[in-house]
Amino acid sequence: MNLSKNLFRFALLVVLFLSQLPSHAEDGYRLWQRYDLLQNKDLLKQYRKSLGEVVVQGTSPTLTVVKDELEMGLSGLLGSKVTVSDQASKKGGLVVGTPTTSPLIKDLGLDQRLKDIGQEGFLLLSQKHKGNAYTVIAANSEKGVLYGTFHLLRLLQTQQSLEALNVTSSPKTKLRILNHWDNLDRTVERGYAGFSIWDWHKLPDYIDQRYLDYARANASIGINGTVLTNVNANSLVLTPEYLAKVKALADAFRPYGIKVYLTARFSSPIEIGKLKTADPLDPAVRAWWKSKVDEIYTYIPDFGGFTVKANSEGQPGPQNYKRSHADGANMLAEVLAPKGGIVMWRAFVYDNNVPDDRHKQAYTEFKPLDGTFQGNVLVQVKNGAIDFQPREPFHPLFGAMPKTPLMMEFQITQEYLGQGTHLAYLAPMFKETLAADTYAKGKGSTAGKIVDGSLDNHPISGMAGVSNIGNDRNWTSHPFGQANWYAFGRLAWDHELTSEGIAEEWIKMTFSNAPSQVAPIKQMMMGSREAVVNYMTPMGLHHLMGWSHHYGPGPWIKDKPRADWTSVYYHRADEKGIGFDRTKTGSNALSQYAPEVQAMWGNPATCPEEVLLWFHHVAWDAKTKSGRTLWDELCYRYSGGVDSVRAMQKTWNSLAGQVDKERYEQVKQYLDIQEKDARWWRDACLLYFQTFSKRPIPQELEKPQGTLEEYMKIEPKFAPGI
Ligand code: GCV
Repeated sequence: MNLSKNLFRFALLVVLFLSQLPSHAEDGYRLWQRYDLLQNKDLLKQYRKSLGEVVVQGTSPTLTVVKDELEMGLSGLLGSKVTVSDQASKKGGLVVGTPTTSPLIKDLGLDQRLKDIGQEGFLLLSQKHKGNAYTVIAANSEKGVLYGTFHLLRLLQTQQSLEALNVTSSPKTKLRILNHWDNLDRTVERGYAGFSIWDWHKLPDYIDQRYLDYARANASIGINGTVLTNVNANSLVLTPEYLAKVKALADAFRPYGIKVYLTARFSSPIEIGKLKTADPLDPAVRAWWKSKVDEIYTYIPDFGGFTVKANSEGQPGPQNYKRSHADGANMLAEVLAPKGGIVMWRAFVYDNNVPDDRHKQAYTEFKPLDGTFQGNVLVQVKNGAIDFQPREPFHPLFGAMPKTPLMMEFQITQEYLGQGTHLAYLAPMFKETLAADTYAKGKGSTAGKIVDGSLDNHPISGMAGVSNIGNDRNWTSHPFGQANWYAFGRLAWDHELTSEGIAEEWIKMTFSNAPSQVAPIKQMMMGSREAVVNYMTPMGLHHLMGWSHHYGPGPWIKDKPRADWTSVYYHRADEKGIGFDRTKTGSNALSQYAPEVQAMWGNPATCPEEVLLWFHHVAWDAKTKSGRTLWDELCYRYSGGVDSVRAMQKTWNSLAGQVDKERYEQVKQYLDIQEKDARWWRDACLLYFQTFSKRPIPQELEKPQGTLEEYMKIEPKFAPGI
């Protein structure tokens, strides 16, 4: 009798213990939306009290998403089943809605506060009403309610107090958009996390749960648009067969506040319209686009519009017909405008036949067009003038086109920062550009204020991030790649958030709230991008990567079809020194910046060393701020990059037993790859540049293991993302 009683007790204990464990391996699928039972007893008590009964009134698709998320999130975090009620609460608790859906919210006298937060903002408040205490998520729209819901869940996940809440939040930037460079055959250009998540073959009939989890994750960070297809576009996506598939995705995303956009191949009227030309001023071409756009809206009534890469890297465009970028963009904008659609026209253009510095070409092309674009066109500008390098000074177009809304284009996928295997937390890089002062209207004219439209009073504004998402189980290949997706969304919402703050949130939600994990992981993340800069392209060097795959080093790349696709074009190393002279004595790309910026960057003495070789050709023996010669300093920076990776390895190893086994092992092994690659970069670059500097690597630094010839022979086969 006693024995069976004890056995029963033991079995009960086992069941209880197991019920506390996640029911699945920590494979990273849940991203930052892990709703596991909170371990802090005091907070749990407070949360249960503040949330009490949970009420969401209304049955719309978005409010259903809100209810489902609250039930899932709160049940998991609080450890007991939470059921959302649709009956007005009379005894306090969590009330969620708009003044239209919730009589209580209507009654709270929030009119002015709601007026101030716009269509997507939300309020999260502790409020007394008729003697009862409420936690309130209030917004003008259901989308705002959705964002407020995710904010509340974030507060719980990061263990913030829910007492005396008084949060007002609205997005600084209106269009917060992921750009997928996904092809219809499911390959992803510069994608390193498997194949495309869009399973075009099974669409429109099969809606993968992954699409909904993608939408949940995006909504949780405020992303409100997705461009489904590669900017190197395929006109097939505009045919009825594919529009039916696009519609299925748009329908799936709509409840999450996410609009769908497509890339428009400029030559579509020829390819699928059977016209002889795609000239934007040709009436037949214009009529074709009009009827194509009308057709798209019959499938997707809230279609967002087009992203266009034109006359760039072989893509067709208006210049094929001697028309300008504005002619092309406006033709599309005109037919989209009545439907509420927009055009995001990319400024990533450079021409092989133009002998000028590639840095200058987008500005030269676009600046004269300022003021000639239709109101629903945004010009989408990469953060820097070349191409998503580990560090680039801000693009000179920021501040140069006040009459045109300029969108920021960041690259979340780490094409030039170690792709799917290197840990590089990109928030500091995004912030560097957003906080950069263009001096367009005097001090304080940051790129962030240009992009959010506030500097020049633009009614539309946007930020695009080239996605790092694929069908890998953990979405982004590197578990820390998720942090870059997260950081992009958070900064698109508010570019004034800090990199540290975003990292902290992400770590707490993705790993743990335990300070013994948060502090070391944050330290790793915060130094990681600079580590990559140092072992790849320190001091303003850029575009040194291997041919086509862009993964490893290739500073020796030359004699290719285009000079500006080679490395020697950019580093210009010779026996005197290294770096690209972009001052008056060189290409004078500096002249494209405001006088204050020119003054700072134009003088090697005041130019920050981080971008020194971007703007100056500097002698090998020139003294740097450390007191070392330039050559020695380069050796130190390259070696420092490797050391930083080793420090990250050490930190990560110290977390053994604290982080779950699956993710711990994956990150550990990836860090081993990163360390090996960092040495590869350091050794290959230093040995190559040494053929010009003819100086020894300082005695105290580690020596290259291979020879330059060996490094030059390395040719990764079938590297992903090409
Ligand atoms: C989509 C870089 C990449 C290309 C990419 C291009 C762009 O050149 O290597 O893969 O093409 O940028 O942004 O259009």
